[in-house]
Parts: sequence; structure tokens; C-alpha cells
Amino acid sequence: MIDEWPGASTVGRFDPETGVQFVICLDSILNGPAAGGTRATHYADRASAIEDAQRLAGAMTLKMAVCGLPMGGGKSVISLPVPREQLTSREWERILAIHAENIEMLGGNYWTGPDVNTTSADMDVLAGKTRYVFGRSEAAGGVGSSAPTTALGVHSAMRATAAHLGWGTLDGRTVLIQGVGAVGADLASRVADDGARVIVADPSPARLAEAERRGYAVVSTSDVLTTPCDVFAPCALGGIIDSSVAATLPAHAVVGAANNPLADATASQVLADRGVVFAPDFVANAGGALHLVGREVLGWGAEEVDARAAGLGKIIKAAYDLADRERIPTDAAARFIAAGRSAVPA
Ligand code: NAD
Ligand code: PPY
Repeated sequence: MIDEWPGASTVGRFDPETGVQFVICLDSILNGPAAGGTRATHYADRASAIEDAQRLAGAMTLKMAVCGLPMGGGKSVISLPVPREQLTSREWERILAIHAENIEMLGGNYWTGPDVNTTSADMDVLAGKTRYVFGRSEAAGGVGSSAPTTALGVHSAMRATAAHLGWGTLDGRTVLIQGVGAVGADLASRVADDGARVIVADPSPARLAEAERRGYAVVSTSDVLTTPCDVFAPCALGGIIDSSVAATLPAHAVVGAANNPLADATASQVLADRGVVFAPDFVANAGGALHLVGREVLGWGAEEVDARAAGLGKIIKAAYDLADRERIPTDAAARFIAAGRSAVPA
């Protein structure tokens, strides 16, 4: 739990029957209802679950603002007593029913969507009990997975980074992707098409087998932070780069999809001091929000959404340029842009 968290509201509920701690954080509702996905995972304790939800909700506010989307930031955490795969379908349905009840109680101040361990199929179930749901399956009338659009945006951020570093393109560069799930796998094929050498790490044997079939190199999950590469792409979980990792990470740039990959307040400065370029995550991974909010709130078509996701590299470049000019870390620069205190050139 963050002491003196400046967000709008944190709502918690414990269900003794399932042993689940539910948390919904509304970071801001100034620009519209708070929105952000539902994450289902195990946390060490209630305070860690709340802190994760608060930090993730904060990132959502920045993401919405930087894209000019008319929503605030929120996030839900379903803190499970056992790993998700050990729950029976009956237990999971009960958990989703309680979560839907919690969302409904917020009366439209919070809208959810898919996040780690929740899918469009889960959104279909939630939508049976609450209106405030993005990202239902296409069969159920929603716009489905946001992962391809997220990968498109991360790719755009990576290309902008390659240009910024004077490489021109990603051709011949080594890109190490941590996590080849929905976003990471799509990103891998995009950068491979650009001529990059792809290395991946993932605990899933099936995902690694597919990666090897595609000709990617594989490293163990315990070696990702010590394997030399040009671009490190965190596409699994957050909190992986603390100040000590930042001081040694053998990469020229960090550009990925994971929310909040930086674990502490000084990691971005440590990376900057070493000349390691960090693409602010709330810009690089904003394609998902563009897909869900753009299609389901603003009525944009797929082409409009893709054009905007492909334009995220421009915002990344503006953040890099501002960081260089002002001698500040790139994530601080991106926060200025999100707050409307620095413009993105057309
Ligand atoms: P996913 O669950 O499909 O993929 C995550 C992958 O990471 C899985 O293959 C998993 O096995 C792997 N993984 C787990 N622990 C790992 C470890 N220690 N080392 C290496 N790999 C590990 O999730 P996703 O939808 O691809 O999202 C990836 C990240 O991007 C998440 O942090 C998510 O919050 C963020 N994100 C996703 C979207 C989206 O549209 N899907 C949007 C914004 C941000
Ligand atoms: C994210 O982008 O991190 C999400 O949580 C996805 C999302 C985006 C916008 C509304 C709901 C969910």
C-alpha cells in the first residue's frame, strides 16, 4: 500500500468463501471514468495487492492522458489464494461474479477490461452482470483482444528508439523479449520481419517450442537480465528493473509492453546515467487502451486505431528529445507530455 497515495479511491473486499481479496483502484476520474484491466494473480499479502493496483491505476491515468483518451486511470486486482490454473471453473465463475458486483457498485466510475490472467471470455462473463466492461469477445459484440494493437505500438516505440540511437532501423540488432505471450509473440514476429535477431525467455514450454520453430534463440528466464542485447523488451510482468538491475543491465535500450517495469523511483535515473534509453511503458504499451477505448467509446474503426498505435513512436521520440534537452529521465519527460506541459510535434 502506498502511504499518502494521491488517487481518487481504493475499494477493497475480502470474500471468506473463496479466500480472494478484491481491490479496485480509481487513480483519477477528472477526464472521465477510470478505466483499466482486471489482473488476477497471487500476492504475498493485502498491502502488496493494493500497492500494485494503485501503481497500475496511476500508469493508466498517464496512458489515457498521453493518448488524449477521455478516461481516467483505474485498475482491479483479484488477489488469488492459489495460482489461477488451480481454480476450478466454478470457483473462477464465483470470483468473477463478486468482481462484477464490486464494479457495478461503483456505478460507472470504473470500467474494466482484460489484463494479466483475464481474457475476453472473462469479460463476456463479467458483462453478464455489469455494463462497465471493455474488450468482450467479438462473438459477444466486443472488440476482442487488445494484444495485437499493443504489439503494434511497442514496435513503433522500438523503431523510434532505433532511430534515436542512430541505428536507423532494427536490422541486425538483437532484441531480447521477456515473455512471449499474446503481446510478446506478436512483437517478436514484427521485429524479426525488420531483420532483428530475436532472443526469447518464457517459462511456458509450449511458448518456447513455438519460438524455436520460428527460429528464435532461447535463454532461461533466470538469465534474461544478464544476457547482452541491443534492446531488452519486458513483456511479462512489472517491477523487474530496480536500481541495481538498472546499473548492470547489458542492453542499449528498454522497450516493452509490461506495465511498470521499473521497480523503484531511481531506476530510470540510473538507466539514463548509463545512457540506456528507456521507452516509458505507459506510452509504449498504450495501443491496448487505444484499441479498447478508441473502438468501444469513441467509435473509431480498426484503421484509425492502428494509425494511432503506429504513431506512439512519435510520442516516444518527443519524450526522448525533451529528456535530452532538459537532462531528465525519459519517463519524467513523458509525464510532462501526459500533463500537457510539453507538446508532441505533428
Ligand atoms: P500474456 O499473459 O499473454 O503473456 C505473458 C507471458 O509472460 C506468458 O507467456 C508467460 O508465460 C510469460 N512469463 C511469465 N513470467 C515470466 C518470466 N519470469 N520470464 C519470462 N516470461 C514470463 O500477457 P500479455 O497480454 O502478452 O501482456 C504482457 C504484458 O504486457 C503484461 O505485463 C501486461 O500487463 C502488459 N500489457 C498488455 C496489454 C495487452 O493489450 N495485452 C496492454 C498493455 C500492457
Ligand atoms: C492496460 O492497457 O494496461 C489495460 O489495463 C487495458 C485496458 C485499457 C483501457 C481500458 C481497460 C483496460
